Amino acid sequence: MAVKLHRCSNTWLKISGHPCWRVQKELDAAGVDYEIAKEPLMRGKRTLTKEKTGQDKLPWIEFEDGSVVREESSALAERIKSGHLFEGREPKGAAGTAAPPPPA
Ligand SMILES: N[C@@H](CCC(=O)N[C@@H](CS)C(=O)NCC(=O)O)C(=O)O
Repeated sequence: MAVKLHRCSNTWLKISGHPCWRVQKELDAAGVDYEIAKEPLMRGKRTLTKEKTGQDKLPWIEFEDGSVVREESSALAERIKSGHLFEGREPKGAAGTAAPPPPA
């Protein structure tokens, strides 16, 4: 299942303290199929990020069904590393609300 990594445009910056690279590196290590969507560097121009995640920080991940996950990059990296990337996603366009319960 492919995901979309919404990250900053500084794709050349591959140092350990860089939030976007921290997450991208774990996607690589886990062999997750992903594509990159470069978001504006200026927070004021991150309209898609705000719409989808309810905040303006990068990176965040979008799944094929349109749902998203945004956590601190260290937590997101750990989520990927521990194999839990596809759990606990937000329903599309409703960041911050709980996913509906599964059918009985
Ligand atoms: N503490 C946040 C920091 C996120 C962060 O600073 N991301 C960078 C992109 S790699 C960013 O948005 N920089 C521009 C800004 O903060 O205005 C995290 O680890 O997720």
